[in-house]
Amino acid sequence: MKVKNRIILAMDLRDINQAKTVIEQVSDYINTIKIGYPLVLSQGLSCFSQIKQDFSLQIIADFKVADIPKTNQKITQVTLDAGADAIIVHGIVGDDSARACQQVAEQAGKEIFLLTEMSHPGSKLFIAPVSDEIARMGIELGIKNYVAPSTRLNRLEKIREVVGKDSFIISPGVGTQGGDPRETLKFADAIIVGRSIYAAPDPEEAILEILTSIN
Ligand code: OMP
Repeated sequence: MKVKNRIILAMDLRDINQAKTVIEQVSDYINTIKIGYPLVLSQGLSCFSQIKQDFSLQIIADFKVADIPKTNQKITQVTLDAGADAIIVHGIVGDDSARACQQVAEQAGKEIFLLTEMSHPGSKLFIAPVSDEIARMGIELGIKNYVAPSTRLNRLEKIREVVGKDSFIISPGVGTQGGDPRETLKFADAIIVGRSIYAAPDPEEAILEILTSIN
């Protein structure tokens, strides 16, 4: 997946019209947005096609899929059929579950992102201690795309080491959660930014500020 300007907008507003207003303000600078439960549970899966109708954007569905293989397969199929270009899948549930999503995506000519470690403090309790192994599992499965945290750069650096330079890492936690855009991009291929853009008084100014800081 090619991400323009190395920025992915996390669109976690719950109202489709408000979401479109923000996207309109930043659409010159991005080609990829990440949409998850807040918008989809409020507006339905049709929000993917509604957004695609108005904007030329790639959509990553952030459903952090974490079920048994058969259910993962169905979730991925429905999500990609609804128009998402990629889906985020939890690695912690194991190789068969991740593989189920990967197979559906491959058949659809689409992609999955494997979530290795998360950006919030609670991630240190259970996921962080095994995230290198999750990343290694991803490589063994032949997965190309990963999610890893910007809030703990040492961990992001380690996960980059494990998945190698040819893998594609996107990194959330930038801005509101404390991650620094420039430092994060030393190890990640793109940053995921939500509230620092969509909740800013002027989203365009906010994205321009980030762009200046990383270029
Ligand atoms: P902001 O903190 O508002 O920039 O949003 C970050 C976005 O990234 C939200 O949509 C989170 O759900 C998501 N995210 C994390 O914050 N941390 C993670 O470890 C993983 C994700 C994700 O998978 O996108």
